[in-house]
Amino acid sequence: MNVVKIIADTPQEALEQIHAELGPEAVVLNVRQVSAEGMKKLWSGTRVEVMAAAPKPEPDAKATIKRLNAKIADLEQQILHPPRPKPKPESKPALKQQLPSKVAEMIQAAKQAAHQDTDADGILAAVKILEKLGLLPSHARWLSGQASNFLGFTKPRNLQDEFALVRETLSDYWHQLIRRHTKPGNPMRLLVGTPGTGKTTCICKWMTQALLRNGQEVCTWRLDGGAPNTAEFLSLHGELLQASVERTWDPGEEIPENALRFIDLPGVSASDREARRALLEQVKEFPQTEIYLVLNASYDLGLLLAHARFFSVLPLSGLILTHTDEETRWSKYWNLVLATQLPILYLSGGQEIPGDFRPALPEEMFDQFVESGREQMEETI
Ligand SMILES: Nc1nc2c(ncn2[C@@H]2O[C@H](COP(=O)(O)OP(=O)(O)OP(=O)(O)O)[C@@H](O)[C@H]2O)c(=O)[nH]1
Ligand SMILES: [Mg+2]
Repeated sequence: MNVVKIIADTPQEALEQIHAELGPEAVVLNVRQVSAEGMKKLWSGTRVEVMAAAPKPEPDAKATIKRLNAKIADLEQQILHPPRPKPKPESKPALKQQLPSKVAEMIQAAKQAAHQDTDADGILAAVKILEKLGLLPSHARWLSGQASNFLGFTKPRNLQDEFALVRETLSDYWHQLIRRHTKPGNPMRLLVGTPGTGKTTCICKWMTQALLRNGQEVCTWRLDGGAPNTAEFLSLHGELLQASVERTWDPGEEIPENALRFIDLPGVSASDREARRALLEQVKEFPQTEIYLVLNASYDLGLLLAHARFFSVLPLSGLILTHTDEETRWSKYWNLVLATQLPILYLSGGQEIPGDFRPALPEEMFDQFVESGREQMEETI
């Protein structure tokens, strides 16, 4: 792909240069503000750096036919000389197959110690291990009870089965939370949280992915709240992506039916009850809205729970965790979900746009949790 980097004084200038170099079909891959260099610093503040790529060339007909012919030849070869069927892998119960191999190793190592604990207080051995990895004791008790009731609970034969059961119990609970809190259709997506947690960055990442990867239309409103919304970079980003970023909300405005809709508001400090009251009033203005609480995952669990409590007066649909590039304690993520009874919907790591922004999957997060605690476990056994 032909990628160019342009640094210009204004977004308009950057766009003009991109079009001149790559043509009007060029796509913007990344945009960020940079400070001016050398003497320019004296009279110019920030500049804008844009990475853009030329669109993929239309496939040339001759090359396509050549590729097709090669494919047909390949198929003929496969039909004339079919590959021997591979021996079927040993069939295992579905739950077991989902466990990563390293988890199985860890379980094996932990088996002895954990089983001694099981009889003492009736908590499943697998859950005892999770507790050692950082799951809060109250959550461990709850989880052990839930897992014991899950699907009528046929007693697991071994620790590995038990882990698979706990994994499925947690994933099932997570999906229940999603069903309970999220709205069908195409709601407005409103991000709230304390100042600086990365709300606007998440919107920029999400917008960019939707537009560039999925070709989906995006409409964003950068609105003032109790304080002005100074996130100029959101408007700049919209301009570069040629996506609408409005500064005012007009309830009568027609929004394209399939467009992804975001509302960006300034952060509200978790000690400012007046600002929270104003926020509560403001969100009533918007039709069919999902409200996500954006939390900086590198904060201590206690602080995150305090923030979640503060914003719980809003009808929250879920959590978005940012700064995952700075936090690897996966027990914290699970403690958050179990304490707030809100699903984590997205994980965002780093300042780069589009960078790392992805849906949070409970199965993956369970495996990461166990995996990340493996060394810790080996020390404690
Ligand atoms: N390391 C790291 N930095 C991030 C991440 N997300 C955002 N940031 C940085 O954190 C700072 C604040 O990000 P914003 O997106 O403006 O935060 P915000 O929540 O919209 O802030 P307010 O609107 O003022 O409440 C910026 O410098 C971002 O580049 C992240 O996941 N990791
Ligand atoms: Mg912001």
